[in-house]
Amino acid sequence: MLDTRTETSELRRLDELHNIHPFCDGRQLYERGSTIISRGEGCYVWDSEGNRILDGMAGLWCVNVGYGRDEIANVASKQMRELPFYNMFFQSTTPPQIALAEKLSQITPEGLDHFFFANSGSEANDSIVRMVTHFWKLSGKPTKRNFIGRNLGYHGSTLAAVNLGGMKPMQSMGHELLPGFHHIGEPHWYARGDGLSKPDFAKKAAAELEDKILELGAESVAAFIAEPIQGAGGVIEPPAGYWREIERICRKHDVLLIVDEVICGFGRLGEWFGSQFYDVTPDIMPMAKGLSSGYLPISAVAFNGRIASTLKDGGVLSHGFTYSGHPVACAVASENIDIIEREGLVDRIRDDIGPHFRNTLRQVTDQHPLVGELRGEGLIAAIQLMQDRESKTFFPGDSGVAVECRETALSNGLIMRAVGSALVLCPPLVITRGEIDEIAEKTSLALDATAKSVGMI
Ligand code: PXG
Repeated sequence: MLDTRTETSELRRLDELHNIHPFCDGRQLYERGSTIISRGEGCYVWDSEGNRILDGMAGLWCVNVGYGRDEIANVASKQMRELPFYNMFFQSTTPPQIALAEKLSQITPEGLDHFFFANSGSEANDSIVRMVTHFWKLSGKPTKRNFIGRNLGYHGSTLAAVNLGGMKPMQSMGHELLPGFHHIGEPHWYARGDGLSKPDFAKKAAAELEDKILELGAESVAAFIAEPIQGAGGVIEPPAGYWREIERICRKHDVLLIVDEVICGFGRLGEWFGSQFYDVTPDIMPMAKGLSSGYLPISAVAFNGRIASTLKDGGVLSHGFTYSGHPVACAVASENIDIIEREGLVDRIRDDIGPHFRNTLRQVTDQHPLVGELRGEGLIAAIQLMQDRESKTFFPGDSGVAVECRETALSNGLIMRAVGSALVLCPPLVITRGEIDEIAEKTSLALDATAKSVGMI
């Protein structure tokens, strides 16, 4: 049995011996040695060597209420003693599961009051593919089987989720891509605007959806899926007007609108959900991550009444997971939502912390020779590094510049995420103004060091 006193080198040796890491180049990892995180409190984590690190990524876009919440640990412990597991299959369920569904119905957008439970964002989206095609079949439109997603969209790592998403490396792992999955461009004005004004680009980017629907034939299109702001794709926020147009196009062609709230949900943008931030009404809303702040794995899919009643009246739903609606995970998620409510975290992001985060980062990045664009809303941001910001020249894909900057930040005690040649931040919602200033200071140091290393200053 290992404990926290076990030497880091021994942990690394065993890690190398036994682990296959997700999204990781194994050789690079073992040259560098894995970062072993052993404790967390508030917005900080400690590595196995005792270094205190400000977690600018909230774990992996998920620890919204911060680390070390006794309230959540106590709820989990109580529920484990009372009933550690019972299932939702056939005709049973548990009180914490029902309580969570009821709680979610209070905070999700109007009309999204029916929930299916799973254990991860990927499972939620995989479930959506199966449940949506089932819905159309039950509705007498079995030809509606095509799904449309976006380039650089991220919807998870299971086979269907990889097909919904638009991440090329994930789609190049040797297996066939599934038939019936299509993609349109991402609404990234800075990278794809091509001289258009933001409103004109918003229309053009949304029109790609209508073109794709018409190309496939509306009678064959089941649904369109998109994140309010594309997270893993590099925090791509759509220009104003985009979402309104997308919603109009989906309604016009009776294409279901799936808004993937796995990252934007639970307060990240200063509203409970990204859909509310963009004033769009989804038909289906997958959520995970911030649903439990990562304390236990759980995801849910919200459906509107039209879909839910068809599914409920449609005979046996032959789909589900052993741990769908796991009682301990549900109890933890309810407590997590209670904390967000009790501490007013959503309003805090909208009125105070979100604006402070953006203004502070703006001061650090505005004039920086390495930075071309600062993106984001609420408590999510990306800093786009550019080879030449004047001529708008991006770094080549394999430049490694963002990874270098991220590593410098880490050695100064800040966790950021590198996506392509951008740096991403997504800290816990409980972050203080002082901690945001610390992020800015450490980001500034890392940007300067990287600019020096590439010979820019
Ligand atoms: N939808 C969205 C919008 C996500 O960001 C998923 C679905 C899948 O969730 P699970 O729980 O199956 O991982 C995600 C997950 C990254 C990174 O590289 C992003 C995610 C997961 C892992 C890494 O930034 N997002």
